[in-house]
Amino acid sequence: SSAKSLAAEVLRSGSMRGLPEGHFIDGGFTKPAHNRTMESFDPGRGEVFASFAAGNADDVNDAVESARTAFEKVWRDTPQVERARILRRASDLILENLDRLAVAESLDSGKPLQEALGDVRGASRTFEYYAGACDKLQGDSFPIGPDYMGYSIHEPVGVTAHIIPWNFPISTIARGIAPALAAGCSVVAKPAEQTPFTALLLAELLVKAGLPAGVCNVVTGTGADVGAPLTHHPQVDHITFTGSVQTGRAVMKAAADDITRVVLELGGKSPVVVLKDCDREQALAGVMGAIFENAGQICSAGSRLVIERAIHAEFVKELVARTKRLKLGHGLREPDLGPVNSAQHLEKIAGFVERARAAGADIATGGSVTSDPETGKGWFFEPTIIDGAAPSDEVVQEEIFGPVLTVQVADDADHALELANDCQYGLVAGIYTRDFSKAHQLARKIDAGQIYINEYFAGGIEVPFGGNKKSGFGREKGIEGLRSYCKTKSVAAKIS
Ligand code: TXE
Repeated sequence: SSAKSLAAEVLRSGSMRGLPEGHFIDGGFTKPAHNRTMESFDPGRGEVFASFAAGNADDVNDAVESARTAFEKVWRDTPQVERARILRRASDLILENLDRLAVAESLDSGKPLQEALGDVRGASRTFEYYAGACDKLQGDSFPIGPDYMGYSIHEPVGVTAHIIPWNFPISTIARGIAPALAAGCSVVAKPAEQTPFTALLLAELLVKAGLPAGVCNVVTGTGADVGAPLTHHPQVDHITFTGSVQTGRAVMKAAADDITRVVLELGGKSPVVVLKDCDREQALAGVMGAIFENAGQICSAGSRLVIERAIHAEFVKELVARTKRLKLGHGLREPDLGPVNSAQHLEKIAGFVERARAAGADIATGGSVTSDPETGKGWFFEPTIIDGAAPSDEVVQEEIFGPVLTVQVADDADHALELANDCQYGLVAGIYTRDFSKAHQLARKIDAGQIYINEYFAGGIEVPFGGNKKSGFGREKGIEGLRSYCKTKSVAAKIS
C-alpha cells in the first residue's frame, strides 16, 4: 500500500517531508510568539526527527481570542446542516489523507503502523458520526398547563479547550473536537509535546473541508507553558482533559477559579475477568490485545487479568507462549509490539517492574528494557506477565501504562468481582464467559464506566466512554459526548 511505501521512505531518510510548522491559529499556520521550537523524537530509534513550535501564554491568548471571535461572529449561528456538511467533508478528507496521517502518527508516537491506520480511520468515523448528529440536537417541550408554553434548546457552551495525551493523539483530539464543533463550539486544542503533528494536520484539513477560520485552533508546547494558561484562561468555557490523575487534579483546580466546566478522562487499571467456562481462544486473543496493543499505553488497557483458579495454570502457560512469540520492532515496520513513547516513560515502566522483582514477584515472561532487534535502538520494554499478584501489590494498584500484565487468581465469580473492584480506578472492564446471566450480573456490579463482554475494546464512537472513581468523570463519545458541549436553556412563557 502507499502507507507502506511512505513508511519505507521515512525509515530510509529518518524524517518525514511536509510536516507542519508553527501553531494553527485563525485558519493558518502561525509562528510562535517567542519563536522557540522543541524537538520531536522517533521512539522507535530514540532520535530526533523534527521540531515544532514551543508555545506560551501569548500564543494561547491569540488562539482563544481567535476562537472566541469565530464563535460569536460565525460558528454559533452557522445553520446545523451546514456544520454537518463541513464535518462530513472533514471525515472524507481524513480518509483521503489516511497514509500521510497514519505514518506521521506512527513515527511520532511509536505505535505500529497498522494500529495508526486504525486510529486514523476511527477519527474519520468520529467526524462522520458527529456530522450526522449536528441537526438532531433537539430540545423538549414541557407540560406546564394550558396557559403556558415550555420548551428547551441546546446551546453550544462556547470556546472549548482540549488537552490531549500522546498515546492516541488523533483519536483523542477527534473524539473531543468533532462533537464540540457539531454542537456549535469553537475549539483550542493542545496536543501532547511528545506528539504534536497529527493535530496540526487535522486542523489544516478541517479548514480545507470548509471550517471557517478561527473555529479550530491548535497550540503546541508543554503542559506548563501552553496547557496551564489554557486551563486558566477566562475566555475558555469548557475543558476536556485526557491524561494523568495528577495533571487532571491541577486542571480541575484551575477550572475552579472561573467555574469552568470540565470532563476528565484519567488513568485506568482495568480488570479482564476470565471465568472457567469461557471460550478459551476468544479469551486468550482478548487478553493479549487488551494489554499489548499500543504497548499497553492505553488508558483502557486490560492490565489486570483476574482468572478463575480452575483454568489459571493452563491459561497463563498459553499466554506466556504467545507473548514470547510477539515480534518487537520500529512502528513503521509493522511489528506486533512497538516501542514506548519516551525514554522517561520507559524508565518509569522499568521502575515498576524492578520494584516488583525485588519484592519477589513471579515474572513469568519479559521484565526488561530492550531495543529494536534490527537496529539495537529505540525505547522498548519486553512484553511482561507477572503471575500470582496480590491486590495490595504496587503493580496491581498503580497504572504502569506499558506492556505489563498482572495475573490475579480468583476462587470463583464472586471472588473475581471482589478483586476486579479492589482498585482506585474504574475506567473499563472485560468479562469472558459463555454464561450470559453471569456476564450481565458482573457487568452490573463492576464499578467501571464501560464493560466489554467477550470482546475487549468492543464498541465504537456510538458508545459513551469515561471513568468512575479516580478514572475521572464525564463521558465522551456517543450522544452523551455531544451533550457535554451544550448547555440546556429552558424557556417558559405565559401565553394566555
Ligand atoms: O501525562 P500528563 P504524562 C498517564 C499514564 C502516564 C502518566 C504520565 O499513566 O504514565 O499519565 O503521562 C498536558 N495543565 N496517562 O506525563 O502530564 C500535557 O502537556 C494543563 C494516562 O504524559 O497528564 C499533555 O498534553 N495541561 C492517559 C497532557 O496534559 C497539562 C494518557 C497529558 O499529560 C499540564 C496519558 C498542566 N499543568 C497519560 N501538565 C490516559 N488517560 O489515556 C501537563 N499537561
